[in-house]
Amino acid sequence: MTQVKLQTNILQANDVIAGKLKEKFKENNVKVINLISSPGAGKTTILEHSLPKLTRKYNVGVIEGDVLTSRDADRIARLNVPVVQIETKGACHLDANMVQKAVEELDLKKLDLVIIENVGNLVCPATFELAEDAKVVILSVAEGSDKPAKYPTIFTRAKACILNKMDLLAYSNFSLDEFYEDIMRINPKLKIFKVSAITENGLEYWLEWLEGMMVDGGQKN
Ligand SMILES: Nc1nc2c(ncn2[C@@H]2O[C@H](COP(=O)(O)OP(=O)(O)OP(=O)(O)O)[C@@H](O)[C@H]2O)c(=O)[nH]1
Ligand SMILES: [Mg+2]
Repeated sequence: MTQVKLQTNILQANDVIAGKLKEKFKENNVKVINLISSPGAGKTTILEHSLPKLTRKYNVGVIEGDVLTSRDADRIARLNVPVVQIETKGACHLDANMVQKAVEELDLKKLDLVIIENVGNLVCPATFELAEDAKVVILSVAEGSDKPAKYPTIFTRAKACILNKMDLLAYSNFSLDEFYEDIMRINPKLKIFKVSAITENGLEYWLEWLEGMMVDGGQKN
């Protein structure tokens, strides 16, 4: 019982910080995306292939969340995109406080979009608001088509889902029928993009959706 109350308090405290952060993003006309997936589904690879296209039109900053190492931030920095690494030192998700500190390292006045790559985990990141305009869940076909049914919270709260590693579909037992049936039951409004980050097949539909999100955000030069 005490544990449940503590968890509620933690989430309430997080929401207060997220609320302030949201105002800050709004004042600066910055849109925010929170990328969530299990480890290795392809969050950083999707960013590596999306950022060169996005930065032709928008000023983008990235916040990288990892338990340890700055490997993902190093991969993003190679694209000459401003990036801040958060090392959670064991925590299984980012919280609004961590993001608030990371945002201090970014010049929001010059940015149109901030993409946050959350710590690889399908469970905890689903419940911590990071002042994002949208959560985007990434699932790779290698993980199995039962994941939406087993981890429904993130599939309920996300606005879009990237089904990644479609190039491996033929080598997996992933059932598109089961996946779509479960999504229709859990969150019929969820936008689904079938993508192979490596071959860039289908990437344009996800980028189009992202651009749609940016429409009322404008762009800074
Ligand atoms: N075949 C194939 N491999 C992919 C694809 N996308 C990513 N990968 C591979 O999957 C592995 C994990 O990709 P990452 O982008 O590092 O995954 P991540 O979700 O950022 O991982 P964490 O940050 O550790 O949670 C890498 O070896 C990628 O090359 C894809 O579309 N097809
Ligand atoms: Mg990564």
